[in-house]
Amino acid sequence: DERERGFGGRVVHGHGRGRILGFPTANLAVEPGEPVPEDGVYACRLWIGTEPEQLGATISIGDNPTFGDVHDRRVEVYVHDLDRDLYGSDIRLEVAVRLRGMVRFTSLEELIRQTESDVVASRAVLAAQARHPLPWHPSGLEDGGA
Ligand code: FMN
Repeated sequence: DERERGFGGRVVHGHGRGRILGFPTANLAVEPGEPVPEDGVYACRLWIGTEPEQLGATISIGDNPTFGDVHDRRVEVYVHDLDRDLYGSDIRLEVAVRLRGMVRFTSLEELIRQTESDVVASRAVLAAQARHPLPWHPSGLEDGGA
């Protein structure tokens, strides 16, 4: 199953700021040994539990330097087009592309503006990959290439 690739974890409660920023995130508790990518912002394909639907997400991995949360490395998942509390669910993620590294912004406005453009870029990449699976993408290989 394609969802066995990638990494995942259980959704736990975060600091609750996501709602203020306009991007409520699911915080993942990741088991040791899960292949979590290096710190940064990623566009991902996402699966919830054993549900068959593939969803899209924009995720942030690292501490939140803008808020001075150092030594608190987290995987935060903003799920596109989902109006549902995922607390307690197990989710799996597969990276589509790395968008950028973690940044310490000097204002909340900058963080919000950058996150908005990350989500726009993430949606575009996921939509493009869905239409044109590239040969280097696992789903492209299964089909014998694009
Ligand atoms: N926090 C940063 O300090 N720097 C970043 O570059 C950064 N990029 C983010 C990108 C995305 C797509 C998302 C969803 C979050 C990002 N964050 C970044 C994390 C936010 O600071 C975080 O979601 C916010 O503090 C809410 O956390 P909470 O839900 O645990 O309260």
